[in-house]
Amino acid sequence: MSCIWKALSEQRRTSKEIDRKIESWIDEYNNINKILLLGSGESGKTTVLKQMRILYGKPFTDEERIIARTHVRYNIVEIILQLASGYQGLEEDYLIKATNGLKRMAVIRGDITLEEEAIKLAEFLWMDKKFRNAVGTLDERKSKLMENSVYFLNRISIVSDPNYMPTNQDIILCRMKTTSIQRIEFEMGSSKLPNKNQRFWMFDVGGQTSERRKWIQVFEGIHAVLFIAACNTFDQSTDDESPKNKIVEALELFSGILKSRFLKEAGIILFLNKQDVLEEKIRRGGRIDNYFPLFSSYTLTDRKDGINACEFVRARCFIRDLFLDVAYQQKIEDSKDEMRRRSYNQGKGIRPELNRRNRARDVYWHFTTATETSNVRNVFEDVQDTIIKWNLKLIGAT
Ligand SMILES: Nc1nc2c(ncn2[C@@H]2O[C@H](COP(=O)(O)OP(=O)(O)OP(=O)(O)O)[C@@H](O)[C@H]2O)c(=O)[nH]1
Ligand SMILES: [Mg+2]
Repeated sequence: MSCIWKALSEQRRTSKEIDRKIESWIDEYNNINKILLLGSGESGKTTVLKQMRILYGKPFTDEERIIARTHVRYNIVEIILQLASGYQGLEEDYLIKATNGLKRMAVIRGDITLEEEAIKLAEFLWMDKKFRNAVGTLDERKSKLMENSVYFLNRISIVSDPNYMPTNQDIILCRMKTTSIQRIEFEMGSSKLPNKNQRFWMFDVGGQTSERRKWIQVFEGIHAVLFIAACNTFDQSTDDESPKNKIVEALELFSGILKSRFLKEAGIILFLNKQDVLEEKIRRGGRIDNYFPLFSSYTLTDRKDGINACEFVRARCFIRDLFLDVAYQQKIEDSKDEMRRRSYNQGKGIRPELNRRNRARDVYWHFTTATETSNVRNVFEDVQDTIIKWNLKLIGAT
């Protein structure tokens, strides 16, 4: 009998311990600012996450750099293949053989010997005058290539060295589609709360259409959504069966996120990203009005945006206003819902909920170039201030 009692009290003790542990986790969970990165594929979510790691998190380990090395090398292989694709001029037998060899190698990863062979072959093609002449100058086709192609092609001989290890900038510029959910943790001090470091968890998910159903898993308890939009994509279409302008796709996604009932409590911050690429594209004669006719009559009305501003400034403000219009429409909808809810509650004698963030949300926005560490540092300091303000509002301190 005493044995049974002993076993039972042991069980109770263990279960109480588990309860305490869960409680402390919940406490910890509630004290952490949780930020979710959302946006279309290739908008720059993982780049922001990597920057956070560089600025406030643990340095990249050697193992991570070795994994990144494979990605950097295959990025170069893909750039060379992109350059070669569609050209009739690759008539020389040895060039055709080399390109076909590279195509075969591009699909196999994880074998270091093959990886080194592939990057050497890519280097061989890029150094070959006939290949370069056949594919034309890089500049002419730049807009169709990965954004950071020039950077990587200039580093091809460094990257093909067997002892090469990627730098932080190589890791930042390297393209690798996200197919899972990642989380990083970091702490930051703030001038607004000098004696208290703030803790953050940042979640990154895949932005491609096939990845989006996974997002829901991280929605619970999120404080802020960082929505990232690639502003340079105004002249690009999605690869789906029914292609869509990529800015239109991002606007629809943004609207869906503002509407999501799981994210109603989360603050929304918009990163209007890839400003460097947008600027270059406009400078080279890219025309937004070919895709968005309203742009031709768009004028800047806010002095802060500049008067007589150049075409690039006008372009970036126009794209920003497309997103802010979506947010404004949603704010009107949310305000109507809030009014309906209040009058329903009053009718039932239910007191209005205190400390709850107003459902009609303002959207905070920033122009960003996520590949520039200093730019992300400055912008994220502002984001942190915004989150502190929201938290103070939530506990009724402001
Ligand atoms: N030039 C430039 N390149 C950028 C910028 N932001 C991101 N990139 C590059 O764009 C590519 C895609 O960026 P990612 O961060 O992987 O995009 P993502 O949103 O995580 O994409 P998915 O994982 O497919 O959803 C990478 O090669 C980045 O280096 C930017 O502001 N300027
Ligand atoms: Mg990603």
